[in-house]
Amino acid sequence: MAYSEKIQSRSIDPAALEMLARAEELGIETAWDRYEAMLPQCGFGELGVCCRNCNMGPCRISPFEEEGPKKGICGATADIIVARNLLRMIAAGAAAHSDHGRDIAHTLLLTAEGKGGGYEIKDEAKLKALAAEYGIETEGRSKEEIALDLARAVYAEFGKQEGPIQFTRRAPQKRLALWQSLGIDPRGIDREIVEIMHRTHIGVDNDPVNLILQGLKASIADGWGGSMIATELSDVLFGTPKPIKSEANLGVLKEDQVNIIVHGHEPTLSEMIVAAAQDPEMLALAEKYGAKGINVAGICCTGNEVLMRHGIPPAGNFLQQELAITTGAVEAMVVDVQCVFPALGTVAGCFHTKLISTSPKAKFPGATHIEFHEERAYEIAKEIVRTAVENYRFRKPGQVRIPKEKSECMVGFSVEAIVSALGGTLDPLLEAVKSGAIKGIAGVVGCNNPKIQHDYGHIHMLKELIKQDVLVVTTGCNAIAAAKAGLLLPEAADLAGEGLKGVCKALGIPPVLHMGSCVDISRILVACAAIANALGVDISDLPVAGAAPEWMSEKAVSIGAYVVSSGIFTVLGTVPPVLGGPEVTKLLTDGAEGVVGAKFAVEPDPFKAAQLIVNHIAEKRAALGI
Ligand code: BF8
Ligand code: SF4
Repeated sequence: MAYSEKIQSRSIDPAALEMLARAEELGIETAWDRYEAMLPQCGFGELGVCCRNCNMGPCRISPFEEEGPKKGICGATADIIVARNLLRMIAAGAAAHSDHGRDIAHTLLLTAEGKGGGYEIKDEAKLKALAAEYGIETEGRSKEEIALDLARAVYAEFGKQEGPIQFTRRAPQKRLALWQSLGIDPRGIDREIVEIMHRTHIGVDNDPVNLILQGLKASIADGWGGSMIATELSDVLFGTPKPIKSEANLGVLKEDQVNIIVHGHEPTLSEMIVAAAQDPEMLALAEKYGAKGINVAGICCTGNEVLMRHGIPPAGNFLQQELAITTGAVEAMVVDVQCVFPALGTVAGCFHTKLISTSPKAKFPGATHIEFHEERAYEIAKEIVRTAVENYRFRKPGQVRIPKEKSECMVGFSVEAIVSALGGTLDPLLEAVKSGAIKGIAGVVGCNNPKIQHDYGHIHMLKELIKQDVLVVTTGCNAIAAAKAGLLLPEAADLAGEGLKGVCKALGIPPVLHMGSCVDISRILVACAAIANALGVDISDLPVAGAAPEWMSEKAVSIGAYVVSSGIFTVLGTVPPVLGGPEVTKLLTDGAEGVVGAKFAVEPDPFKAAQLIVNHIAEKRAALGI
């Protein structure tokens, strides 16, 4: 199908293009339209040089040589303002991930107390392994007793006033020593985030370097704290992912079934929706209304959570949330927290679709609020599913357009699953890296952003990396892009270089390994620590790199900060709002190397960005003598 140039320029995904054309036909506004209406975007904002931290302002620093103010009213320079703004982005991102982790800890606590409305402990082995890390007795105790102590211990990590948090001890010794020498081995997660808010208040920390160090510290509390807690405790409650097959893209929606989309981040809700959609009572109700079944699909990271544990198909990534509703085939879009457009209610209003908000923390215009509480989880999930099923009769068949596109995918490569695919140890992977069959490993992650053609940055970077024998691990919206493009299949190894292809074929694994949602980037950290320990080096010595080709969220800023703090070179595909601060920019893209052993690069072209990664990997290999 030929689309207008405007539509073509928005996405490389045929299903997205079909729905973008449909949205235009129906006069439905999407994020792309709003982006175009926003142009040109504020130059001060792009450079990061506007400050609203006090009411003497707002202040903005002129980027031009001669004209305009060079200091805020308090005297803050561009670098001070840029650093403070960046820190506040890190604080928000770390808070989002960590609050998600806290909610999972809360659910584990309720489950251990017998108050979890339908949850159970699915991975007892992981529960015991985590208990051992925390020094909790496991001998002769029930899993609930152990879980109670573990949940309390983990809960305490958030407000811990002094001393380090437990999971940071998983970092290699050299990394830990470096963090300690820099004063960035974080204390309690909440404490580090609060300290950012304090230090960025007017008249507190006005040294860009000192500020950035606190940003790194809080980000480590996210990656090796809040996010890692979310991942580990989700595995305990819902099971550690194992390879499983599914399908991805808008074509997973079904014309003759009730379609429920779960969108957002926390698996506590989506797990229960998946269970309630299989309840015989709900299935009978669906039949009564003439539907052939109940089809649950995902968007964004909660989609990744149920994809890797249950094979629930993702309908799309971040920029497809409005497009999914535009199919006219969605009975309910059920949302919790993070990355949910406030525009969804308007799109849903054009169809019969019910937008259902569930978190007391997140209400949306045009949404029906059915508040989710873990104590009555299954009951509430059934109520939500019932609402969707009862809405099926209001679907207007003439309005339904479901694109055909969907691709098969193989997902669920937790560290445990990777080790098991390797035959029980990391050795075969290390051997493949040493022999050069695999040149290195790249974590390619993150969002969509209308500043970049939808999925263009993701897919081209992935293809380019595997072609050059770089094994890729992926999470978040990149993972969904990869799934849609067929890159998460063992057969995709045919697109890889000879070395990587051979390894993938021998092991029956895809060249791009799906490791989960964005909090699951913590799995990548754990894998890097294990590889570094096996080689007796620091993470910064490894032939590894990170990339976020289409990032947009504050969570991504925190992720970038903790990945670099962990010693991993990271390439960003969209420009962070720091260029107005020359000192800060130089620190992040150059000086950081001498401090934490890694730095950022910014490269919007995915081919050039992949080359930066390949070059970096070659340098690290040379330094290791392999
Ligand atoms: O946490 S990749 S758009 S969905 S922020 Fe959001 Fe970005 Fe997607 Fe998941 Ni991550
Ligand atoms: Fe302006 Fe300083 Fe107030 Fe920021 S903190 S708004 S730079 S006076």
